[in-house]
Amino acid sequence: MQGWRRQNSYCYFIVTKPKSFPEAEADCKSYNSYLADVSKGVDNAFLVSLVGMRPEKHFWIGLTNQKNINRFVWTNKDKVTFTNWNVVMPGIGGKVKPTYSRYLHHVSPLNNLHFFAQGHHKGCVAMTTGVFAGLWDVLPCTNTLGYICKQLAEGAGLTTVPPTFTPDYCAKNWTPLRSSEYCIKEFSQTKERRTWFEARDFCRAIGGDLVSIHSYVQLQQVRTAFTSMWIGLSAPDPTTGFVWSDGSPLQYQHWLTGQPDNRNNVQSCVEIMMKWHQYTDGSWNDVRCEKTNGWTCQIAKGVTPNPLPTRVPPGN
Ligand SMILES: [Ca+2]
Repeated sequence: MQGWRRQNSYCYFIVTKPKSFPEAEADCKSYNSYLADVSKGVDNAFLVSLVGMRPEKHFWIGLTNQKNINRFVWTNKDKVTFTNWNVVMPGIGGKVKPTYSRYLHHVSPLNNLHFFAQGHHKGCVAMTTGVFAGLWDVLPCTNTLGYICKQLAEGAGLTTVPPTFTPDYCAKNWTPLRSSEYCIKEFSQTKERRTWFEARDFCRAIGGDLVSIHSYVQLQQVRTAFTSMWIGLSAPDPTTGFVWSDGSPLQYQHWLTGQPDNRNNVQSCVEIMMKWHQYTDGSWNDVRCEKTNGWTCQIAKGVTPNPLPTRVPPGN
């Protein structure tokens, strides 16, 4: 079809006439398509090749947390397998205090747009263009932007992936993490405390990583007797947003009210605050990575953990 650009089994169509997210969604439907989902990095790069040089600052893609603030879903119901959040996201916007300088260079070119005030908000996701092309921002769904429609290419069948065998086995003292391929174990019983990087390196040394959390059910399984504990979320790159250390997508979040705030511009690692803490029920807060906490590791089911490292490997 004219105007559609094909990549592998899918075709994409760029609409530059600005529409709100629900209007854009309806418009894509009228072309027998849907607002584009992005399932992996190469697809994100392809979209950048389509819109990255355009004068508009943003284009809607089909991701939103309108129904549940803590969970981003694709409008086509596909599973979230990839995310590429901008530094101010998810849920933080342009009206930040001047002290949050790591956000400001992203925010200043966007003065024509209504951005969310600081905090964790419901909204719809748009891809940036220009210098930071390809990063994802959460904007009010009523903003009017261009958008990207997507459909299965003519003659392309959906490839069925054969089911992979996942051994449902956890080593002794490890617990299966529900709806995941992982077993988890808390490592704070000894009252040992580590920085975020030391905790991550500990988990990697035994063959796993710091735990990543993708649902409230999983969050409820990650519990500790202590007030705060490291999870695998951090913002290691000052130009992009929070990422899980195991590389999994950030589509679920459970921030404490007003967080993440990157207070004093030094908070890049995320701790979980426990139930009987005065503030919260398993909510998340960004803090200094050099703080020391307990932590929880994950390891793939069927993998036998390496012997516990007695010292943190050098390098971080
Ligand atoms: Ca904070």
